[in-house]
Amino acid sequence: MGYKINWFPGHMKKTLDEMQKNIKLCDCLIYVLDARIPESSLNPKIDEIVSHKPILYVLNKSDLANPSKTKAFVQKFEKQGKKVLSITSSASNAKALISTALAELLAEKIEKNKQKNVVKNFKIMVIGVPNTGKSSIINAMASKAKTVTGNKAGVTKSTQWVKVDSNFVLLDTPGTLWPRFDDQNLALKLAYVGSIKDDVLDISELGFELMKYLIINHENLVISRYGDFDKDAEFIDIYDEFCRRRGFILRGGEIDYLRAGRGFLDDFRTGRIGKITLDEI
Ligand SMILES: Nc1nc2c(ncn2[C@@H]2O[C@H](COP(=O)(O)OP(=O)(O)OP(=O)(O)O)[C@@H](O)[C@H]2O)c(=O)[nH]1
Ligand SMILES: [Mg+2]
Repeated sequence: MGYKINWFPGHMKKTLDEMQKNIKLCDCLIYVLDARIPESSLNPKIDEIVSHKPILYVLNKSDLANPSKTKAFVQKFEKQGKKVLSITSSASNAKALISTALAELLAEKIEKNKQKNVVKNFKIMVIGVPNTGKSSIINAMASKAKTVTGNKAGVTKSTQWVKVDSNFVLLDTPGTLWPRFDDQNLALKLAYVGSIKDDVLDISELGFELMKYLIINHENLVISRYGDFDKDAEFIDIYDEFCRRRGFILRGGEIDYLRAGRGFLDDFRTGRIGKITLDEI
């Protein structure tokens, strides 16, 4: 990429401050990660705030990730002593899976309350980088649309408590990133999955970078979606050929790189190229 990716608007700083304030009220946290980037969607800023509370790590969007890699990441997290599960928030088992895991995570507190005859809602903060499905998970837990969700980064703009059932009150939080990406490769992965607002990205260039990555790492998936290509050709020539095949062409016959970028990114983000995990395991 010819420029540095960065996105840390004021509302994220504000959200991190609010998380710091609200953490004291919470019994535990649900840390929503994108299953395609389970490690790259861990926010170092969040870790500073939440390290002393019990955390349920949820690898969401597992329908878009490579299943065997998701399994391997779950095992890796478990080995690190983390409570973790993988889900697809829209699947019918999402609520049950999360509720069971939360009951296990909070077992001691639940037992103490029982002994003291206390009936109490557990307060849980739902955190993660933008667009991982935090609000969707809250809606799944509530079995109705109590929060606004959307297919782009930065949909939730402020924190909101949502009572999802008689056991849990969840705090929806806006997705947060961190002030500077030292590792631009990591920034690219966040951009590919849609955790960085498209408006701050050069979509033409991003689409090309994504396709270059896929040609190198997932040649077969690329071929089965876009057709075979000359392995000895330069990336830009392969890319141009794919653009032409897909009809990303302007009136004069030139390639429409903006539309191509959007198109290829959309193909990847919706899983049309395949179930691809970007983080290495
Ligand atoms: N394929 C797939 N899409 C999902 C899943 N969960 C959520 N989505 C979609 O991902 C997009 C983002 O979901 P949200 O719930 O708005 O994400 P969020 O983490 O609240 O995002 P911010 O509020 O911007 O931080 C929406 O278009 C959802 O429909 C999932 O498990 N699989
Ligand atoms: Mg949200």
